[in-house]
Amino acid sequence: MLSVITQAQKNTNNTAVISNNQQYTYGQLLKEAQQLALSLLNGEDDLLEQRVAFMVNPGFNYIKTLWAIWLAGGVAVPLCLTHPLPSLTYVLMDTASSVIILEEEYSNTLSDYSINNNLTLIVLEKLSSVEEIVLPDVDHNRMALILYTSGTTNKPKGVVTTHKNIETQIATLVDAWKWTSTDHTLCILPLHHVHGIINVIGCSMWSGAICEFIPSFSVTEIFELFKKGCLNVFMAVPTIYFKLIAYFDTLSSSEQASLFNSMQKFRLMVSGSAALPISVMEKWYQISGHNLLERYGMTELGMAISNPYNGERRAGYVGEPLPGVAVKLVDENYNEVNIGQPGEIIVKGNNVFKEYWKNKQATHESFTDDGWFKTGDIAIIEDGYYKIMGRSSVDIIKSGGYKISALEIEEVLREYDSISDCAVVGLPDDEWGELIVAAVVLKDELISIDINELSAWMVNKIAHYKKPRRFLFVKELPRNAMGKVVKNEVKKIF
Ligand code: MLC
Ligand code: AMP
Repeated sequence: MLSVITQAQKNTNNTAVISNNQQYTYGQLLKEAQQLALSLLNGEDDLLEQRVAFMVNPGFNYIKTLWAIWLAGGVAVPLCLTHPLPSLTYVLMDTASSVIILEEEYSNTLSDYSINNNLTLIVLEKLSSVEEIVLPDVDHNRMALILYTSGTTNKPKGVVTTHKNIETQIATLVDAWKWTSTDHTLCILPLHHVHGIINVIGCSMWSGAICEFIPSFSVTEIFELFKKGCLNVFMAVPTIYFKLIAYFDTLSSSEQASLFNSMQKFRLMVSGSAALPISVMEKWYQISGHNLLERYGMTELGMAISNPYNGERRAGYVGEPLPGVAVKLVDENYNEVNIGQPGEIIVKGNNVFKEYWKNKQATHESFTDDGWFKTGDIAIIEDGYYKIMGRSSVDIIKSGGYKISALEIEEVLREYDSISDCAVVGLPDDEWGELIVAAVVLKDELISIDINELSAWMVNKIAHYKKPRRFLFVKELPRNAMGKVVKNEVKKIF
C-alpha cells in the first residue's frame, strides 16, 4: 500500500480538509478517493501507469482526485486552472492522457478536445457509485506524477516523479519542519507545482493535520483567516509576503495590532520558490514577529536545502542540505569547488525525479555521468549556509514564484503579424522577483503596435503569468559576433 494512503489511514477521524465552508475527515477522503478510483478502473485491475489529467479546484476534490488516480495505479497530471487551451492541450497530448477528470465548471473548456481525441471525461459532480472491487497493489517505484516545468527549451518538460520520490520528499520535510497532526495550514498556492502539492498538501495530509483552502488567492481572505486564530503553519512565495506586507501597511494601527496578535499562534512560516529579499524578511518580522524559514527546491527535487527549524534562519541564505539529500557545488567540469567558491548545485537522493517524460536526451543531459542532477542554479557556501547566486541560464525567469521560459514567450510573440523578432528577459522587481519584459523588432518600423491588442491576442496563447509586462520597440536586438542575442544587453536597454 502507498505510504500516502497508509499515513491517512492512521487518522481517519481527524479533520483533513476545510474547503467551501465544509469540513472533511481523512475517513471521508479515503472513502471517496477509493470510490473514484473504482470509477477510473471501470472494471480493469490496474491503470498500469496510464496518465490521468485533472482540472479540479484546490480543496477536498483535488486531494480526492489525486489519491484516486494513485489508488487505481495511474499517473496524475494536474492541469493549471488558468492556462489557455493550447497550453492545456500541449500537456494532454504530450502525456498522452487517456482520461480527464474535471469539475463541471471546466467541462466546457475540455469537452470538445476530449470528444475529438476519444478521451474519457469524468465529471466529478456526475459520478455514480461503483460496486466494490479490489484496488491494485501499487509498488512505490512506479510513476506517480507528471508536472510541467519550463526550462531552457521553448516547450515545458514533464517531470516524472515516482511514489518513492514523493514519499521521500514529504517525509523529509515532515521531519525537518516538525509537522504533527495538531497542525492547521492554509493552501493558497496553485496545485500544478511542487510547492503547493508537496510542501502544503503532501506534508499536511501525511501528518494527519488540517489543510484549509480558499477559492482563490486573496490577501484580505488570508488575513481574515489568520485573525480566526486556527492556523499555525503558512507557506508562500516571496511575492505573496510582499503583497501581504503592502496590504498590512494600509491598515489602521488597531487592525495591525490585532493581526500581529493573531500571528503569534503560528509555529512556522516558510518562504520559497524564489529568492526572499532581505527587506521582505525583515519587514515580515516587524509585522508578524516571525523569522521566515527560507528553503530551496525545484520541481525535479522537491526541497533540497533549508534553513533550520530550530537555530538561526539567516536572511539571504537558504540553509543546509536536508537530511538524505546529497548536495555538491561544482565547476563546469563537475568537479567540486573549494569552500567559498561559487558553483552549480548538483543533487543526489531518493527525492530526485525519475526522468523527463518521453525525453531521454533532456534526462541524459541533466544528470552527470555518476548520477547527480544538475540544477542550473549557482550557489556558494558561507559559514555552512548556502546562498543562491543566480542561474546559469538567462532564459529562465522566476516571476511570482513561477518558472518561465523566455524562449517560450519569444516563440509566441514571433507569431504576431507585425513582429519580426524579439527578446524576452526578466528585470529585478521588488514585488514579482523578476518582471517579464520584451524588446521587440517590428517588421515595418513605420507601423506601430497597439499594446492592448497585443496583450489581448496573447490571452489565448500563453498563461497570464507568462505575459510580458513591458514592451520596448527597438530597431535591432543587441547581438554578439556569432549573431546570438545578448540578453544582458537587452536588460540594459530597459
Ligand atoms: C500576475 N500579474 C503579474 C504577474 N502575475 N504581474 C507581473 N508579473 C507577474 N508574474 C498581474 C495580473 O496581470 C493582474 O494584473 C494582477 O497581477 C493579479 O493577477 P492574478 O493572477 O490574480 O495574480 P495573483 O492572484 O495576485 O497572483 C500572484 C500570486 C501567483 C503570487 C498569488 O503568482 C502565485 O500563485 N504564485 C505562486 C506560484 C508557485 O506556486 N510557484 C511554485 C513553483 S514550484 P491586472 O492589472 O490584470 O489586475 C517551485 C519549487 C520550489 O518553484 O522551490 O517551490
Ligand atoms: P521550479 O522549476 O518552478 O520548481 O523552480 C525551481 C527554481 O526556483 C530553482 O531552480 C531556483 O532557481 C528557484 N528557487 C527555489 N527556491 C529558491 C530560493 N529560496 N531562492 C532562490 N531561488 C529559488
